[in-house]
This record gives sequence, structure tokens and C-alpha cells, in this order.
Amino acid sequence: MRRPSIRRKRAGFTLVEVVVSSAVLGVLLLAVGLTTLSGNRAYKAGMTQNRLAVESQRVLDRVADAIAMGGASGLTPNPAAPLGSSTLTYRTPNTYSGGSITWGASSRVDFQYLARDPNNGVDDDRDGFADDGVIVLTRDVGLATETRTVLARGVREYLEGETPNGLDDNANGLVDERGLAFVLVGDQLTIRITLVARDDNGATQANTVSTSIKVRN
Ligand SMILES: [Ca+2]
Ligand SMILES: [Ca+2]
Ligand SMILES: [Ca+2]
Repeated sequence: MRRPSIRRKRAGFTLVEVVVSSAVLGVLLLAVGLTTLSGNRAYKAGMTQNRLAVESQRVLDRVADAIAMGGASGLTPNPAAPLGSSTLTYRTPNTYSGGSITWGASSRVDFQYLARDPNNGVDDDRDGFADDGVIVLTRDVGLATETRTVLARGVREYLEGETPNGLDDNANGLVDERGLAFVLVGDQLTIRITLVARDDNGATQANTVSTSIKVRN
């Protein structure tokens, strides 16, 4: 005669199952947390990069537009390689008649240090960047009508990739160039700008733009 089989119902989980499940859940939660954190950091960095890209392009366009009307012979100093220049004074034509140009007052675009963060290797204003500065457009230089317009803030002291060591660290043909750098080759004036900012993670973000314009002889 066949004995009836007795099946016992399992109640709950074994300790091993609980430990394993908890470990798996922990790993999953950690992975999700890290992914979220990583995504959040990337998002904040991306936002700052986008803002810098738009801002640096806007400034570059303004500088290029301002200088485009100037004649190459009126550029002071002559921003020749390998040093280039972080300041450029130019004159725009007032009138053109009988084959001759009457030049107007001088204007200047240059990199300037801030009074609150002078050129001393120290981040005096504690914005995260030592000796960062501004790009200034000065019209009617030396006249009673002189005006000064700040075109950009957060300008890196040296162009991205460049350190002050007598070398061309970023391999662009210029040595120790500033965050605003002009160089003239023939009638082609190249303008380079690096803007910097801290993103919401506290990380440094930089954006560099450049353009070349033809200046008139
Ligand atoms: Ca300083
Ligand atoms: Ca600073
Ligand atoms: Ca360089």
C-alpha cells in the first residue's frame, strides 16, 4: 500500500536567500544612484559648456566686427607671431574721397586685469581662476568722448592649453598668448578667445573660439 506523501509548505525565506537578495538590491540601488549622479554632473557640465560656447561666440563676433573696418597699416602694435598681442588699437575710415581715406579716431580692444584680481598669480577675488580678466572695447581713445565697454568677463589669463613658460604649449604658433590673442599673417588677422567658468559641480569649464578676418591694407 502506498503511503500518502506529506508536503510541507515553506514559510518565508532562508537567511541565505535574504542576504543574497539584499546584496543584489544594494548593488542595483548603488548602480542607479551612481548613474543618476553621473548624469546630473554631466548635465550641469553641459549646461555651463553651452553657455560658454554661446557667450564666447558672441564676444568673438563683436570683436571681429569692431576690427574688420580697421586698416592693417593702422593696427598697433603689429600682432606678429610668435608673440601676437592681447591688445589691438585700430582706426576706422571716416570718409573716402579722391582715392584717399580720412581716418577717424582710434579704438582699442584689449585684455585687462580686474582691480579686484590683479596680475599677481593669486585668485584675489576667489572666483576659482587666478588673474582672469575682461575684454574691453575702448572707442575714441584719448579723446574727451572716450567710451569703455566690457565685452566679456571670465576671460582666461592665458588661452586654453597655454601656460606662461616661454613655450607654445597648445601648438597654435603663439607663445604664452593671453585669453584674448591677436595675430596678423599677411592681411589675415586671427582672433582667439578663451572664456572660463565654474559649473554647478564646482568643476572648471573652458571654451575657446577663433576666427580669421581680412583687414584692409
Ligand atoms: Ca590676482
Ligand atoms: Ca579670479
Ligand atoms: Ca600657444
